[in-house]
Amino acid sequence: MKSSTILICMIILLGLIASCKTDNKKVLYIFNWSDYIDPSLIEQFEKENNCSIRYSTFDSNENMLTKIKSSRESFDIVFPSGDHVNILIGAGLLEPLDRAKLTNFGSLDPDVLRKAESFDPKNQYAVPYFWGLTGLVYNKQYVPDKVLQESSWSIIGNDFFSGKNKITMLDDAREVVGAALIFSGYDLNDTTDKALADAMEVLKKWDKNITQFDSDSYKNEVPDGTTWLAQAYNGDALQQMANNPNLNFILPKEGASMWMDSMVILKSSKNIELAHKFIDYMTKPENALINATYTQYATPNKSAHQQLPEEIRANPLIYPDHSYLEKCYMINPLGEEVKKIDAIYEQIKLY
Ligand code: N2P
Repeated sequence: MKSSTILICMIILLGLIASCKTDNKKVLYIFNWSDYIDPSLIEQFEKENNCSIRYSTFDSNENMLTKIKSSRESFDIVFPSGDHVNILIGAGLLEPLDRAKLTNFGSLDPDVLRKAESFDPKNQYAVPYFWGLTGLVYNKQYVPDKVLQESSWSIIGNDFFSGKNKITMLDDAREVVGAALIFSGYDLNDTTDKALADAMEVLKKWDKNITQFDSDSYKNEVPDGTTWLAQAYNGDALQQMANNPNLNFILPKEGASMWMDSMVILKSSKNIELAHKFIDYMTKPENALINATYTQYATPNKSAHQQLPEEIRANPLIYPDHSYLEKCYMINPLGEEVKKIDAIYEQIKLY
């Protein structure tokens, strides 16, 4: 055999060995919200555990749920909001956590864990990941101070915007109807007829100025001026503000929705051991610190919180003071009652 042929054969053989090695690596399937993790943490975990992570994202709890229920693709770890953790528990889709494998569980804030019990009794299935608030992000180049002075959810219905098609709201029934409920002086979990009728009236007025219900597009469109004002998750808005001095975010004076997202393991996971490792890794104070600094969302990790850079720990848009938090409402599981909120949202989208 010619030496060049031997060389080619050896190269092919080495390639085959290398690809077999990759194939033998464990693969962890993760399904998270977009812009919700420092990517360096994923890489680091893959290196430390000689595994590979297939990471996919969603932009709403509803889309996440549909994908989990309908798709053949199965995920190991998912990051639902509290009300949806409760739905997943009810549907029997979650694996109970093995606390012995979560060596960093003790670094979580006991107050946050107590709150998480409202959707996950005894903290059996979910490890809190981040919590946050929903407000309004806007581009100062286009929205005059006079309009912003209101510092209220009513800005969405301000006549300044009429005919301009420059406002978006999140594609999220609980957030959209919730904002109208809070503006009307109700708890966002209120599903009484009077509360929902009042919220509907408000939404009809706002709807004239709303171009679309979308949870991702505002991140590019408020900076580039396609959208001037958008209902937004605080961390996503702050990530954009870091790159663009024309952007600002307000928490409306009436109060805001509050949510907590968690890491859960699906019962169908084929990698329960590695999934626990990942959750534990994300809960390790030094990693939670890196993640909270990157995403600008509020961390439930007490140790990480204590070590945050001052400009983040003292930022009232991430950690508002007690008096503002008193005006905020956690998005709670509502069972069958949620259908009433979904119906209003669907009606408004068609209005
Ligand atoms: C992150 C979205 C935050 C999730 N991009 C809101 N529950």
